[in-house]
Amino acid sequence: MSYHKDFCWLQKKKLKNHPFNNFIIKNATSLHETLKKEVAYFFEISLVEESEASLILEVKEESSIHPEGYKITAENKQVRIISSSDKGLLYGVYHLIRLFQKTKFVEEEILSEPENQTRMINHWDNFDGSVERGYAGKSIFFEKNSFRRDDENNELYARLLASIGINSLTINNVNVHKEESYFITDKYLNEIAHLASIFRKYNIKLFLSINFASPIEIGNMKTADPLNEEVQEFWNKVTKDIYDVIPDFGGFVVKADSENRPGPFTYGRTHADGANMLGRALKKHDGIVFWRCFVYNNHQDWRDRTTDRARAAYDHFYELDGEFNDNVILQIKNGPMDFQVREAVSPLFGALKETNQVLEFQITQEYTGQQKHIFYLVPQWKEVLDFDTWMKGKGSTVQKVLKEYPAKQKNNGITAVVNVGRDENWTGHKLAQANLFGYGRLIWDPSLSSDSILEEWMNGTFELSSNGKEILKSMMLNSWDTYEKYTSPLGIGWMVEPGHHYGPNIDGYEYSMWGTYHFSDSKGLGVDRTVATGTGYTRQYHDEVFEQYEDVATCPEELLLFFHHLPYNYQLKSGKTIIQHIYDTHFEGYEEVERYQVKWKSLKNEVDETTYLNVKERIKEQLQSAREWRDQINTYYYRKAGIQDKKGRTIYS
Ligand code: BDP
Repeated sequence: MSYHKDFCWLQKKKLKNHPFNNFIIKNATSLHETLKKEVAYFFEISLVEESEASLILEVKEESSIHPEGYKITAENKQVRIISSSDKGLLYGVYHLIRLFQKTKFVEEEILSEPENQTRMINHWDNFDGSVERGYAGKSIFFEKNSFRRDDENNELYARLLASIGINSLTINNVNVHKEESYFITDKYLNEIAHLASIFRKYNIKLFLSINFASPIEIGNMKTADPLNEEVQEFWNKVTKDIYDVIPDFGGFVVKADSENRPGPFTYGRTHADGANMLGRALKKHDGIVFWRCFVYNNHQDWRDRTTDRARAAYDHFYELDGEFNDNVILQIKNGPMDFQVREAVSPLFGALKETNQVLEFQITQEYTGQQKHIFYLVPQWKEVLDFDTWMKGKGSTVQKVLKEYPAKQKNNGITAVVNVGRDENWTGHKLAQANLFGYGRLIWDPSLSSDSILEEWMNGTFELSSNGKEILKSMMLNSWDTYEKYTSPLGIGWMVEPGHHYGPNIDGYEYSMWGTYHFSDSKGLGVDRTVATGTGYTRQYHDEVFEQYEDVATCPEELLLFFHHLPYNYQLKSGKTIIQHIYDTHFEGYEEVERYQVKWKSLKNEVDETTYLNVKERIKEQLQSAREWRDQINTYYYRKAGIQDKKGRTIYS
């Protein structure tokens, strides 16, 4: 039944040299068994009664440590993990594992508390076993419209998630199809409860994605209007039934009025009406609603180029600020378009003052190489969290906004679409494990550097020499830059094959209804989003940011064509024209992937054979794909602009 033998970064063999010979747990309650199991398993020591045990795990309720935080101290050969609840002890144990994977001792007191309260994973798994935008095999939870019940594997997954601080989880796709609508009914609640019981052991709350039209789909009603009393009763009953079976159920995630999903617009209601209805039903049980802001018109006519998809989330939700109940949390994608290799940060961060919010990242590499290309995503996420919204003057970073606004929030945080499936190494590409690991570590502590997170991941996963580590780091730390170089230039995004989104198709979305255009013609390229001459999107930011983006001279160059439509001979700060920049970066990106091949080969004797071959094969595919990108983009722009490459390289015409 079990598919996964890969413990990812939780490699027990790396913990041989620890100084403990026994341990004691004091005052833990609900997680006592888990703590006992984890410490005994990883450190291979037993639980004792004596207080002079070498490792002490202790709940001190009166302590001021955050319930999920922990303090680790070392004194007289005793190491102590303290927290105000046993949740914190669990995270402290995983911290200790990371420490000893470095073969270090506890040198100084450590105090660690999570910056984000909600630290969530969203699965886009379908009940038939497929995974929307999944690149690591089929669903770990479902197969042929049934639950796989692979408890051993699910528990292994739960501890992987707990080890990086995740505390919330959805198991089903935000696009809820017919049969999945029944997850909230008697038909499947026992199965859901069973899964919840596994994840509960690791302090992970289970949530479900729901179908807004459930009253119609499964309740035989004629409407799903949120202001209709019978509809409200339907949801009250549904939530009561769920909580009868799963008393600590988390709540719902909702994709409404988006990409053909039903929603309140059908009934002329607002998203606040829709979300608050669910919020009220969940409130009595302490549940919450994550309401997604990925709302835009995907039937827009490409001939009407006055609308701008980038504006949509803000246009829909800004005016509703303050109207949402306190257990409704808006779930906002990091950018205004859709998880592109490069895009601006969503202007909703810093705009909403009185609304709870979580930020949504994508760990699964839909637009970033689909786990065939190496792409270490942590640097990109860091840039988003560090982005200055200027909400309250300089220094109002996205992370600060998430932490501080609105004042009474308790569930703000971060969520992400996960990259795991049934493949033996969980993520398809072994190196993509670093993205799952890095996501958890970063959202717990956004001050960690991309480099140090990578180092931690390598320490837990491989047995590399220091030279080997440097080589692997050099590949992964510049993987964003490399990928960006050979794909769409200077922030335009898209240019992928429609539908599956892998590989180049420059005009694939240019004459479609999805609002994803690049406007290339013989004179220039890029999307004019300025107030002066374009869609006016830039005005959704606070003044300082608006002014920076509005003026082509101050717009950051990596986003130049996201905000401006410019001629091919426009000169960049490097002194190069845009067209020459396109040619150069596309050759450079491809050459960098050629170097990956050489570098990876040099690690042959430092990693296990399965890993070696897995990554080798994927780099081969990456090289092939990078070549297609390079040649198609260069050819396309050579033909459009009719300008020669200054370096005289071969551009197919
Ligand atoms: C897009 C994906 C689509 C998802 C959608 C979403 O292409 O499969 O359903 O996002 O976030 O990126 O709902």
